[in-house]
Amino acid sequence: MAGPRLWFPLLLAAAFATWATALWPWPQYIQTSHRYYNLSPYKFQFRYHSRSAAQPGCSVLDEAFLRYRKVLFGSGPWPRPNLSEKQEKIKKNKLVVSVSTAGCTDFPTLESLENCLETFSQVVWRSSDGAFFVNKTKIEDFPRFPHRGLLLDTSRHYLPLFSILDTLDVMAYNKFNVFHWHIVDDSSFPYESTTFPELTRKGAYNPVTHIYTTQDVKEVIEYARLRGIRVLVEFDTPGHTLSWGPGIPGLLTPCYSESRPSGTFGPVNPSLNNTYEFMSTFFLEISSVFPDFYLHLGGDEVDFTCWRSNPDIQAFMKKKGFGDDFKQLESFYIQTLLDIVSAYGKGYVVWQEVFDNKVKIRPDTIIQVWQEELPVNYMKELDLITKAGFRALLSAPWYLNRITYGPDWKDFYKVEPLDFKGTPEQKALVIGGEACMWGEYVDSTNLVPRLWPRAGAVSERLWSKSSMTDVKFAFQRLSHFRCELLRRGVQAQPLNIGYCEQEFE
Ligand code: CP6
Repeated sequence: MAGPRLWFPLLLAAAFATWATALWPWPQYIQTSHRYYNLSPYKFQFRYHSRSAAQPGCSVLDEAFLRYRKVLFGSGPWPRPNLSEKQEKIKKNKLVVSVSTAGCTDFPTLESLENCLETFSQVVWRSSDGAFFVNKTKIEDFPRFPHRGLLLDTSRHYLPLFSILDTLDVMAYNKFNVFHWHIVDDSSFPYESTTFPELTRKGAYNPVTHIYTTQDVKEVIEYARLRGIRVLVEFDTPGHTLSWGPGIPGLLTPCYSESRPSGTFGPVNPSLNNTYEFMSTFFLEISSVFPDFYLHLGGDEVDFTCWRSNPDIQAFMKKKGFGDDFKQLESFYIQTLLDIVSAYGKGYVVWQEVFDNKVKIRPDTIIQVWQEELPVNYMKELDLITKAGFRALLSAPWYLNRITYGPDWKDFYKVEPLDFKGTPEQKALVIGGEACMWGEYVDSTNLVPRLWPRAGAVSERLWSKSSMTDVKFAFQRLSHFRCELLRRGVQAQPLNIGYCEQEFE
């Protein structure tokens, strides 16, 4: 199969754009002019170019055309421009789309190309009498980094399906292309497994209302696909697994206190064959439910206290010759898991500890950097990871769940992911990053304003040229973009004092 290239190099060589004030993220190349055209919502059409590799019937584009008609014009009736204006203005009532490779039914991949309809929607503007215009504009666009992710945590708080789908819409507006679904964790297990239904029966907050069924998961994946977004699911082990315990007795390590089980549990028990048998069966299901080549296998924050307290683990350590080095035990577990998952033909992403603890990993492993300072500063960590030849993702400076008084988006915006000492070959291994919304203090009531427009700072950093460092210019555009989000029905929070023209409509 000749690598299914989704979508097209952004080349809007035709006619558009305004003062481009709400353009977010900023394109690689843009040339605007004062000349502008009137668009009639009654007549406007998206069309396929006769020589386009995709033609009508291409689901990704057909559906994008429908969505963007709504985004652009909403629903009528619209004011008819007056006659004098009609005579004056040249009309442009078609956007002709041409793609070089089709990929209409494929899932997006790390190598997929991007869609230009969002950019088009951001350059159309409205006059005070409600008519639609677009300036003559040339835009060539493509992302700086291929992996531009957003992490949602659906374990600390359950997020209803609509929250996830709505987030995917706004991700597409921001040109994010990876939904990192941190689906389970210590607090709850909302993923309904067909092979192990006890996991949700005993581990979800509510096994009827607070779960994601196979159907829900399919819906998320398809909704994301149509928007050019990959779903990177994370099943974090061996730590962060308390919610797995009730559904799979014997999976977790019993912690001991004074030579007796204390009744509490620690990470997954790495000393038992049953553990690996379970993981094999479980990840076989996961590998088929989630179509993306990559799975996120976690591996972060493994607490050794419980392992240390358990006599069976101590005996296992002795047998394996690990001495008192629990990192070796952790490595043993992760390596076995990685072998299981690679045998299913999947690639994997892991948190940085897996690299820090010197686990033997496949050369195509992607390492996600989440710690700001320890064991080293995150820039140094990027240097170490890429020096070892691995690909890296940056998250450490981009915690949307952390809030402070003031314009903290500027701190997100100012980060330069390649600002570490290293060769060009090393820098080429940084494939992007992710904004993270950990869920301890977030549920569907406050998710949207906490995400938007702050996550936009990360999306532009990962999309636009590294020379985009003018925070004032960013502020202007992001403020406009936030107003545009309100117009599109997204409850995005304000960046500072001010107002939107279309507020509260
Ligand atoms: N949950 C899991 C978390 C965090 C991590 N893993 C985390 C904690 C604090 C910060 C950032 C992330 N809540 N499972 C670490 C990757 Cl500041």
